[in-house]
Amino acid sequence: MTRHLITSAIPYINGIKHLGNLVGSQLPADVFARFQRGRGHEVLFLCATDEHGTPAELAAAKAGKPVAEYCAEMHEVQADIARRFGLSFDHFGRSSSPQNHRLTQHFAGRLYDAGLIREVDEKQVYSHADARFLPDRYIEGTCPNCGYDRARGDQCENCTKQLDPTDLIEPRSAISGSTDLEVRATKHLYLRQSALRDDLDKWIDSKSDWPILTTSIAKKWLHDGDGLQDRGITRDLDWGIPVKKGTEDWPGMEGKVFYVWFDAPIEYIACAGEWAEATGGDWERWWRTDKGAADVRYTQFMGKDNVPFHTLSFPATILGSGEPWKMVDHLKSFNFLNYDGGQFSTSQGRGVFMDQALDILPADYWRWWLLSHAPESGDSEFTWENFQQSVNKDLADVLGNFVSRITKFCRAKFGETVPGAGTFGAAETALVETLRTRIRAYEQHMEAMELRKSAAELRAIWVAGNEYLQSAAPWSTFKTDPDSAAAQVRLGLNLVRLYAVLSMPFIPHAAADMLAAMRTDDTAWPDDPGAALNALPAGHAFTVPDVLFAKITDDQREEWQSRFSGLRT
Ligand code: B3M
Ligand code: ZN
Repeated sequence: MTRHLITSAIPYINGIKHLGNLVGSQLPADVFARFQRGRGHEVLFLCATDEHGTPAELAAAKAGKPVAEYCAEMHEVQADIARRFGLSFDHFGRSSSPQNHRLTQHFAGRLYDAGLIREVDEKQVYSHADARFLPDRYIEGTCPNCGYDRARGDQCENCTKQLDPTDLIEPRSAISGSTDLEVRATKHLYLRQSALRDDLDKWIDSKSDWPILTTSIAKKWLHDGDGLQDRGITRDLDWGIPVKKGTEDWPGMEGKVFYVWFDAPIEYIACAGEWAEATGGDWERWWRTDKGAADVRYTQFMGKDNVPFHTLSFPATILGSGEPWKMVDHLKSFNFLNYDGGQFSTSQGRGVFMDQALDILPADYWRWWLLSHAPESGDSEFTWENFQQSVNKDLADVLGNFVSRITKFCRAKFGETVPGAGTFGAAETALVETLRTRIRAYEQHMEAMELRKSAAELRAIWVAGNEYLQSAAPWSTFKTDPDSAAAQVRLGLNLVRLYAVLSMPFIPHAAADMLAAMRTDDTAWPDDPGAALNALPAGHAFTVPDVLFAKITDDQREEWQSRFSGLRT
């Protein structure tokens, strides 16, 4: 038995995530967690909301709410949607938790003591009207290059020139519009990532089994141009984790908070602390190599844009602390999912968002399409035609039809119990062999987190059952040889249970319905498919389930296509 620590990139708090976000982190992490649990391993699967930074402040301001209240509400909204999507987190935490405050401040103290944090004097714009320093993008003014009057402090959107706030003509606060601004000296902290370059380089080289997408991004940042840059880890914001050295105040850092990307990955650890508080579990057993975590296998899931933070910044924090924290073993990253000829976009409201998806169809329809089309080797695209096609073929025609046919036929001819007569012959032995080969391949793809290949193999396993049923044709056999028909039906009913167990990671709700219909909670993994096909004995009662998957009609497809062609407001 292995212990699997699994984390998904933690979604920003500012609004409901779209399907592109979902397929790039939380959903594949859930598949992997469910698979490892299904095989009998111990799993701790963690996710949380990422609650700090400018986006949270801006979203709260837009919603007209204090930011703490906004975050608490949005956390509940996201937690509820995650539950409805079947995301089986052991804990869904919050990066604003007391645990994360303490741990983030602890890491900063350790890094400072190790000489890995520099204090840098900077000049920054202070707004008297707003009583705060303004981040570059909170300052607007006229571009010195093209005269555009709404250029931002970091860049002019009109002519794309990179700017410093002090370059702007007639600068004003983007928050209040006030021009009562002053350039003040202020101090910020920088993490000396450059000092850790060799350690990071060695660590990444030791990960020979990482996907190219992951290592190439990490190596690019390590070696391109000037190499790894030191990173500012503090910000002048009200909302966030106050800058402290452990539990001590940090002179000169009053009123400042840590940069969101400094505290967000630390939440992976803090979240285990939140889980421990909620359940009485032992979080250090998962995170401290001196307290039992040395044999934990840790896997992270994320979109490719998050890779640099997970291969460089967060490892720099951990390595730099000099403490025995568990580090990631495998990092699975994803390309982007596009939406119907363009990009999904949270800021523009383009695409299908998780709540909208659940309003029109149950989670499993989405899970199946997203996972079987995951953007692994390159970006992939959601189209309504393709969605309709896969759902109708794979879920309704292949899996749903199989379950419905075998259970209804049995009910009609033998009643709602597993028939006992007859014995298995050559066709059944051949099917068991096919399944054995395919199940082993499925396991290998799942271990390797190859989602598309896993989904294709799972589908092939469903198809094998359909083909068997088609050629065994118990409905004809029954006329001449009812005992053989009984054996064929017994096998078919056992296949339903087997399919439920194998399909659980992809379509957990339908799988649960299948198990409920078979009136069993035997979810043992089919290490031996022959034995697994005898799990439901003769005389075992079952029920015919409701339709597992309804087909998507052309009318529905067209209606949704036009409903989701615009932008969400
Ligand atoms: N919240 C970005 C994102 O959701 C960021 C991930 C943090 S992982 C520690 O894509
Ligand atoms: Zn300009």
